[in-house]
Amino acid sequence: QQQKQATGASNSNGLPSCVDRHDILGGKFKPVMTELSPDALSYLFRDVTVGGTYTPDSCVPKEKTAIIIPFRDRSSHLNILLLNLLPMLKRQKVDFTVFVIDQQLPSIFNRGLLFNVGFLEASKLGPYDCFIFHDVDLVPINDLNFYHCNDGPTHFISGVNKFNYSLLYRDMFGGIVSFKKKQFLEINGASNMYFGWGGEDDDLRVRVVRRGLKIVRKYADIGLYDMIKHGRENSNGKNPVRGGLLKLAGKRQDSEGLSTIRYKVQGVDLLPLYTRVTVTVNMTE
Ligand code: BGN
Repeated sequence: QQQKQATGASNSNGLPSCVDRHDILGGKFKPVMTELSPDALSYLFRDVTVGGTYTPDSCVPKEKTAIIIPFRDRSSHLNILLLNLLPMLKRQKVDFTVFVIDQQLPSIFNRGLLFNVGFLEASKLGPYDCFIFHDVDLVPINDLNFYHCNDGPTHFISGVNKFNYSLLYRDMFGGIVSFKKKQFLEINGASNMYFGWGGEDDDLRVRVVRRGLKIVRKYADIGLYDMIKHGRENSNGKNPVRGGLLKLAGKRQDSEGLSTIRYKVQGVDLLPLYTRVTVTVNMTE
């Protein structure tokens, strides 16, 4: 028994620790871009418990993960994402709960603020160690893109089909990122000030870099995603002041973010495949 503990080969349940199975996972897979009904999905994933929690039973996971999806009026995207993401997370032996953070109208969509809401509300519901912030329209297509937290905040994307499986710019920190709890607290979370499209992900990167955290990136052939096609919503137009906000990102970091967020939770619903947190935001507060 003592020897087993020393090698980390098993714990007190006699189950081994979960490890990344590079050896048995298939690598690249073809995503299924069709939408199933919520009923069909919950039947397909009946091993996911209410609220969207899954715990592997063949090994002991090393972290408890909250998948946080900022959301507004994209049910069909969500259904397609779940159809592909949930089986991959299960294959990777991730211990996860899915949270959908649904921002109500009339406020303009604010992705960064919804990161903070997701972090705070998930933390009230469970002892999560790892937070993965995930766009609803990006579908992973490689099993070896492990959904973990690392020694530094992690950017999961090395390429998207829309850009020929490359990134628009090298420093990009958008789409999907993970933070350990301690890392997200250390940067004072995301900025709450970006209403509309653009810039909030660059601001987040500034916060990470200013705290001296080193960003972890995925290999070019691993961090691959297919984007679900869509137009731009009226309630998420390009933010005309994003350039100005971004210039002062560093100056604002301590005085604005997770520590100063204001929002109202209208409901927390434990649906079969995710926990839905419905929020309203007052843009003038
Ligand atoms: C960038 C946006 C990002 C977005 C990427 C990819 C800005 C800041 C301008 C000062 N940044 O241009 O938010 O993720 O494009 O679409 O707009």
